Amino acid sequence: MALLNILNYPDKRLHKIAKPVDKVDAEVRRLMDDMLETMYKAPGIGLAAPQVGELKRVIVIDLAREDEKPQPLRMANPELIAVSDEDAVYNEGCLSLPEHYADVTRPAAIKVRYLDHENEIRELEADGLLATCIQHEMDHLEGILFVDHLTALKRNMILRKLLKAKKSQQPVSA
Ligand code: K1U
Ligand code: ZN
Repeated sequence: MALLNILNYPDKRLHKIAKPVDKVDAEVRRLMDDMLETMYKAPGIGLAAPQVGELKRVIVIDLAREDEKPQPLRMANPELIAVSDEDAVYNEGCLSLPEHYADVTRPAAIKVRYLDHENEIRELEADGLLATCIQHEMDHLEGILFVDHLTALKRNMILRKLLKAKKSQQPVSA
């Protein structure tokens, strides 16, 4: 397994639409495992392939706490096949927008169809943080970041702060 580099805003690849995988073969399985290792190290609870520069419709998630047995979910080509009318609000973060959090409103419960790591079609019903996290990761496959759900004022505040922090990390040229 290998650690991958997580792209940060304003990398243009974060705004691209990812392509479906034909099947979950050894190469896609390897990507899923590398993404899980990268996510655990970050640490995070989810990761989408575009965040590591791979424009493929692949996401991984694990909501288990550090003191619990890992419960990794590997999904390729995830599709929402049902969403609740009821919404839920969660204070979301993103490994590509580090250290910024904001309340995002999304459907409270979902049903998702996907290919698992053995190329089997599966369906999963989710609510709570799992539903939020699946929707957050699926947004990445469409080039959408959680800040795109906020008002322009809140979004620009976060994005300006991220650009300022990035600038201050760059060496001053002579
Ligand atoms: O997609 C990502 O950037 C990962 C993101 C997932 C996510 C978090 C919160 C709501 C929806 C989706 C993260 O994992 S941010 C880090 C984080 O939430 C966390 C890190 C360590 C322990 C617990 C949570
Ligand atoms: Zn994210």
